[in-house]
Amino acid sequence: MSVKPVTITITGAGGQIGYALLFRIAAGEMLGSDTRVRLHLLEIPQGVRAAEGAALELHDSAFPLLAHVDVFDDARAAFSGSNVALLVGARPRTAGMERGDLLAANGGIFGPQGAAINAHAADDVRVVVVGNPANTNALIAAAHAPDVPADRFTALTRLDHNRALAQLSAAVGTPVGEIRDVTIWGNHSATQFPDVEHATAAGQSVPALLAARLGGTEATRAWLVDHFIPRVAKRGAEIIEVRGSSSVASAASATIDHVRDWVRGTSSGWTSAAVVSDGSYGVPEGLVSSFPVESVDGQWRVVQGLSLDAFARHRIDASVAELVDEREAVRALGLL
Ligand code: NAX
Repeated sequence: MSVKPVTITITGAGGQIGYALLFRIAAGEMLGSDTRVRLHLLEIPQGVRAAEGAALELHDSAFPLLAHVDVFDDARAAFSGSNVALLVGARPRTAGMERGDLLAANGGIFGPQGAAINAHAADDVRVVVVGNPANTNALIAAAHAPDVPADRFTALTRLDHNRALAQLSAAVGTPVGEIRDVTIWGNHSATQFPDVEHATAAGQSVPALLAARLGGTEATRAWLVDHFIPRVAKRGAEIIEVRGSSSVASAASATIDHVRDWVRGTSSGWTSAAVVSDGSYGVPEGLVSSFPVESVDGQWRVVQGLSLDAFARHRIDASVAELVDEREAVRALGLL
């Protein structure tokens, strides 16, 4: 059992994903059953009561690993001593809001939060941005934290990754736990590229299995373009349509997967995370883009040397172009 609890800051803790996250973290599912946790819940004033209610329920759950829960409406206090920061709270897009308005509203959240992390978080802080537009929000937060190494800022594409695993599992008839080496490239948006080229199912090539099932490589490409890629990329909209509300438990689960693998390491192939690009695969340096990643010694490393055909290149370039546009837009707004 760890002596000193790990401090985890959760922003938007009074919201839906926050509610789905808190109890799993306190139960030890994120950092393990040997690690005590201290939770810092950050909300805006209107959300504080909901976070306080969640804190009461956390107490009532009597989690042995839960050392402490505090609720804050001040980012500096909430990030004080933070080892893991889950930036979930964001400004949603509302009717009539232009993209620039959305980026500006979120810049007003993620800039100050990045600065508070810079000034008050622990030296080993790890940040994952869930609130949308997640990649660019992470870019803004990182830009306001010049003393924190850029590789500590990430954005969540693990939900997209998990969605891709689930779709492939159903398509090739292999249990989801035996699907490996799928990649989400680019932005957590409809332009993302879920890539199965190097994926395996129980050790067999997924493209080969799909070709055998669908009747050849051309039929496979058509299935990928017409069904698989849009289904994964637009799954969030499908969930809203069916459930009447956006993805919550699956988003919380993916956040837990992301942090668990980051801290404890990946063991069976790679996963996907949006990390600050070092220029790998031609993605401009500094953009927060999703890549195939492995976690080694507590750090994400981009898997190198994967071959990309013209189709993959085109898809990655399109999503990266969107990230470049978002970066230009936030630069123009003075947010970087
Ligand atoms: P909710 O609206 O239920 O909760 C958001 C909470 O954030 C609210 O309680 C609000 O008061 C709080 N908040 C707003 N501004 C804040 C600030 N400056 N500091 C602290 N708290 C603040 O939304 P929820 O369903 O929990 O979704 C949260 C975010 O996750 C949204 O931006 C959503 O778009 C995003 N998602 C990202 C996903 C991903 O894969 N990256 C998938 C799921 C989800 O769509």
